Amino acid sequence: MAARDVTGEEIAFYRENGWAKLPCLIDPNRAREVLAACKDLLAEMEEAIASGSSKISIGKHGERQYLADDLGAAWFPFLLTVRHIRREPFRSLALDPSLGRVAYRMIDRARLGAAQVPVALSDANLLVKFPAGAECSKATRYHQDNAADIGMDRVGHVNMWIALEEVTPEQGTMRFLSGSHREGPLGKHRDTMLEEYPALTEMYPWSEPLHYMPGDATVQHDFTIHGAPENMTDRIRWGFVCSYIAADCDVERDAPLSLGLREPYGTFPIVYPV
Ligand SMILES: O=C(O)CCC(=O)C(=O)O
Repeated sequence: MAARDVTGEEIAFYRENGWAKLPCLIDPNRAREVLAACKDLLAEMEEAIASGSSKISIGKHGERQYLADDLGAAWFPFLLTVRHIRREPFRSLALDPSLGRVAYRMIDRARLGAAQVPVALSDANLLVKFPAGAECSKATRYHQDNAADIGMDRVGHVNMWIALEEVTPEQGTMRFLSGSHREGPLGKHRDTMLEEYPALTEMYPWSEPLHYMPGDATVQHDFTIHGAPENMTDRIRWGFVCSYIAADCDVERDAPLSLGLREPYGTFPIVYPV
């Protein structure tokens, strides 16, 4: 089992605020193992790019993109995102039923009077914020996940952001507008809502700056407004995020660069219960 179960208090906090901190969600040694693999992955990409064996293309927001058989990466001003779900140790962690159980208990379709619904993995990403002044170090703009990238027909998505080593607020840890999930979806262009609806920051309080130890995580609802300040330190901020959805969601497509997570069955892999 990669992850501990969540407590009733953590679930209640999540329902109220649309996010929750989950200390020691996974074993710190497991987090360090994933971190070592992440560093190897970045070195491999740099080598492939430098040798010209892999091509860089430009994505729709002007970001550089790198696509190999089992790797998809994009350099945004605020993050380097790397999708690598066909590889170990990432695959086993993202598909671990114990992580799926956390998502299952947070989404909890049975609360709506429906039968309980399994949870599937819809995406998994390494998220790297580089040190101050470097490419991919800027602030993550405030947005809702709202799973618009994959055209979901209903609510029922959570992101689980796992720290792979200690991460301090100065490195740009996420901030959440607590309770904002109650507003529902606030637009498809998901990172302009605080300019469009300025009263939101008067209506809802910001989460305190968060400090993570390796293996600590936060989980957020798909409508919770969140973002992160820039990395002001000389240390890389390493995070691994797994996205889970209720299996009754109708989803139009995989996330960009997700490398066909749905293959070969045309559905996202069920993670919990199995
Ligand atoms: O890591 C970040 O700065 C943002 C991550 C994020 O937006 C997410 O996990 O949904």
